[in-house]
Amino acid sequence: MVLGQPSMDGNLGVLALHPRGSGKEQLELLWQLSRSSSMSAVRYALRNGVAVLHVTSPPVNALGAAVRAGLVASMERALADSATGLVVVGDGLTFPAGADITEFGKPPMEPSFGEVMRAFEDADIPTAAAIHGTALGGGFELAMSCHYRVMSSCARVGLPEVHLGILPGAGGTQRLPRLVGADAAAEIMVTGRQVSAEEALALGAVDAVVAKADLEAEAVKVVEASPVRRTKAVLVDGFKDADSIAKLKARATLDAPKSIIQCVEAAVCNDMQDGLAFEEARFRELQGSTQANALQHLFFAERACSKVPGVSPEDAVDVRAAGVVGGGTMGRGIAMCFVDNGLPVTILETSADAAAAAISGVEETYRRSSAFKRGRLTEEALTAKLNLLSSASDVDALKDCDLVVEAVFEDMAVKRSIFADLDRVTKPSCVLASNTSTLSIDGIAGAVADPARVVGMHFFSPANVMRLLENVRGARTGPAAVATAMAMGKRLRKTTVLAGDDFGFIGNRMLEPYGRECLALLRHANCGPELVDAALLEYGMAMGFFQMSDLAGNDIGYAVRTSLGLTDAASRDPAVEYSADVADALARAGRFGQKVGRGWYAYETPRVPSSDPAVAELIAGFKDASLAPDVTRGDVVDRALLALANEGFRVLEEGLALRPSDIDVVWTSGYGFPRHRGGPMQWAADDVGLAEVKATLEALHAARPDVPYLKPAKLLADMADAGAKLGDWEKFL
Ligand code: 3H9
Repeated sequence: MVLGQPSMDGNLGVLALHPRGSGKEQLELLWQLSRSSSMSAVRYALRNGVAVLHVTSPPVNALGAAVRAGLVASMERALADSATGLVVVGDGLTFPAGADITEFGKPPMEPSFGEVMRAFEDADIPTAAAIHGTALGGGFELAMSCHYRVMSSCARVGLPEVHLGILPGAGGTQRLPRLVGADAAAEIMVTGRQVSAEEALALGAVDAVVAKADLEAEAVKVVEASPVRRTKAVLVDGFKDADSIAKLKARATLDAPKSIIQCVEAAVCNDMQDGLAFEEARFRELQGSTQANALQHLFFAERACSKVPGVSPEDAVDVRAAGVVGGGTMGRGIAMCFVDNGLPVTILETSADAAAAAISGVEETYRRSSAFKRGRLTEEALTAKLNLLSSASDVDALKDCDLVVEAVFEDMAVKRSIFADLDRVTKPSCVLASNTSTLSIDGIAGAVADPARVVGMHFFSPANVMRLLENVRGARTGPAAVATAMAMGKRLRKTTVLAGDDFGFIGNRMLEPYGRECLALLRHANCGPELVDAALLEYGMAMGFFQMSDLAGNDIGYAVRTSLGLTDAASRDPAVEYSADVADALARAGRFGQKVGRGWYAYETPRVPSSDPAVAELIAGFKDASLAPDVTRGDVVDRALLALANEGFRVLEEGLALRPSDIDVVWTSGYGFPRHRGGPMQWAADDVGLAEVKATLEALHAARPDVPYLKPAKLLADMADAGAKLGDWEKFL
């Protein structure tokens, strides 16, 4: 017989059936409900006296209310059937990958996680989890509540709740220390990392590792041959490695990891019941907190960003061979992305020597990598990668490519001539992409007979390391080119966002007012790059603005400003404030940044910034005595980051981003915006509040009416006035 819950309206059934606790009548009702249901979240079968439960809740068998109800009811059914043991398995790709995150923030639905875990741990028959895929969060907690765990050799387990700003709240903080010891448990939960089958076995988190094909049968054998064994009965020793725990505590700066360590300490000192109560109290504090909201917002944002309304993934070209035009730093990094994911790639350069240099440059980068030095990248694997790489100096070599990414310097004429050549030699189905970060995709596409196959693929430097890929759709880019660029992002394991075709796309467009405001702050008597950067670092940015400029190269921004006619005072609009004059002076002084050992900071030790009196002297010439002499760190955050968020609303108004959460993804994955703040849009809307954002910007703009980027964007102002939520933004366009 099949037992379980109808997955959709079954939620209502579960609420009705589990008002408080469960009784025989409720169980009977549940069985009837499941019998009449065409969809079941947990399938029950009795095989030779052993109850086998299959969790069936695609895509990842998350433990939503229907699954939890199905598990509890199936356990009761197994006991009623006098089963001799019980095995729980995940259908499809994985064992349950955790709680259903879409239920977070909704009224709690019964049965609770505690009830499910108790049912499995307290059962008087042996229970086993048969783990394949990824048993994460509540899924791994369910496995730990079982008496035994059998794992397929390629499966992974983990408690990644920390990445969602919460902690394992279904007993994980109490059961994992009992299985693997306090030290390993704290490390696994604070990092949220996934643990391989081999390591899980060595740590004692699982009892056996078997081939996937034998998983269910082996788990059945275990419950047939073993007695009841409860994790809660194990006593936890204290931490053993004081140094490691001190390091772990030092890196636990956010609320969730701090609470996780406290919970492990509670597991050491308390019996299971008290430990669970402690865990529940900490869980309640975290869930719904600003940090948890921000991180959970990003979880969904990072999955939504790859979806483009009106474009089907099926439109994507099947890319079997790729080309990269240009073997400089970007071209090499992009080629490495391809070979790292098993795709053959040809690098095109202007001469055979330059082409050979690109290939040896790639090889050198691999050999210098920590993966190679530590043996994670073996000589054999490196050879396999290099075998996927070829070079050429004749564009005809790209004729069989399905995708070509151009990565030469930012010059429209040069790019157009390359695209005209590509148009001549490549197949009509080949997608032609430009890695430009500033030039118009439409402008480049004008050089190609069919502009529909031209798209932007803006990789961030170093391309093989940075997670973000900002694809750009020009006015004439076709669905196949968009779908191919988005699919390639997924294949390259990048976080991929689609932007519209305007100067700077999403990320660099927003960088502009953010940077301008950081520069404007330098006019105040007490403010130098150190104060601005310290404030931004304290806020959580991975790097201060001035540190970032030194890394990127101060000559680059100067060249862009020159191309826009801004570095010449005579050609600037006198009615608009220009705060980059100090940056222009810095660049003219040859202080290009880290690459020359001096920029906004001095770099006596490579990559380590130190204050430089020469910079203070240079800035002194740009101070404005009419301004307040002392800005605070709070002022820096308000001014720089509200200018940033305000520009985000303009980006939305102009249709350059598909959704606010895409902007947050761009800034958290490409520009070091702190994940626990969710991105500039989430921070502005959820943390600060749109009304306050608008009021602060209005005050800043009133004081400096010649700064257009401080004027609240219309979309922001309208939403703030209406008291709207960020998710309602489309109604205000
Ligand atoms: C928890 O367990 C709390 C407990 O301690 C209990 C406390 C009381 N819920 O990532 P993908 C969706 S917290 C709902 O692209 P992949 C996802 O949105 C949870 N939905 O696939 C996407 O939907 P769509 C702890 C979920 O193969 C689709 O599944 N667990 C959940 O690259 C495919 O996802 C975690 O944090 C979920 N839990 O990776 C694990 N998970 O197609 C989170 C996924 O509509 N999940 N979805 O966009 C993951 O890490 C990855 O999804 C996984 C698969 C590795 C499982």
